Amino acid sequence: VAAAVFPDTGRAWVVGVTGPPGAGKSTLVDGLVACARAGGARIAVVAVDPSSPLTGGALLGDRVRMQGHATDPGVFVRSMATRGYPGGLARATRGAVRVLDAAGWPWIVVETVGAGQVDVDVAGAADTLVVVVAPGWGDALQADKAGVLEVADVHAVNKADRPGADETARDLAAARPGVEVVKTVATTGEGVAALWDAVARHRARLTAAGEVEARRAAGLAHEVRALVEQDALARARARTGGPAFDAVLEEVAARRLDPLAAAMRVSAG
Ligand SMILES: Nc1nc2c(ncn2[C@@H]2O[C@H](COP(=O)(O)OP(=O)(O)OP(=O)(O)O)[C@@H](O)[C@H]2O)c(=O)[nH]1
Ligand SMILES: [Mg+2]
Repeated sequence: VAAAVFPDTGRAWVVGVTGPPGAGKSTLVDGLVACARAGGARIAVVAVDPSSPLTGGALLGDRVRMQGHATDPGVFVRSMATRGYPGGLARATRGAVRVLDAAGWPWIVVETVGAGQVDVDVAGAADTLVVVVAPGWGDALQADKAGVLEVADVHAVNKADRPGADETARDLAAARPGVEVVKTVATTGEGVAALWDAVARHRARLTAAGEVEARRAAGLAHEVRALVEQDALARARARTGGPAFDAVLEEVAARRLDPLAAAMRVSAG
């Protein structure tokens, strides 16, 4: 379906919301949904759930957190679990976003846990990427490790009711000049309207600068390259045979074969 509707996509504005586990992304997204609705806009949410033992139960949590909009026909919320999508999560998420886009949802929010490459890839498909961190260095460092800080379009320092929010906001502002930093308390709604305004300003800036198409083209090119790489690796593994592939890796680990030679042996099948 995602392939069939692809020609009809590109009309929605996709807002990525990423950040470390428990930073308050879902609570914040719920607040952003309320802002969109207050402005009369229909909005869809795709929440990517890692379903790891650490955050198990978050799927149900997301539903509970977004329940306030459950009966609003102008809101669509869908959680997608990582479990059962080994390596295919990015593909499945992008597909869901494209179906929603083609179906005419003007705003689509994608929540991912910014802790791995898949999440970075999904976040990279956003028109506006919001990176959420809580006060303190731990969260910022984790976001940084995942590589999302440097691609953020808007920073949210959530849990600003906790100590250290000002310092974290200052550090982010210093690290990324020109990127808006908004302090929020998602649980009370404080600063959430300001965050929605910052997203709208980023959209307006990108649009006025005529950069939307180029940004989307770069994102699509990245997606195609990543798929080709995945496919090439899968083919090489299948051609070589799983155990033989692993045997080559063992040769490298034992330093009897160098990585380049190993790659060439595997690619040649
Ligand atoms: N004190 C405080 N707590 C908050 C704030 N925002 C969220 N929380 C709480 O933090 C916890 C995690 O919030 P979530 O919205 O589930 O965070 P998340 O980033 O979506 O979590 P995952 O999707 O599991 O990574 C919940 O107990 C929230 O009530 C805030 O601004 N201040
Ligand atoms: Mg969440």
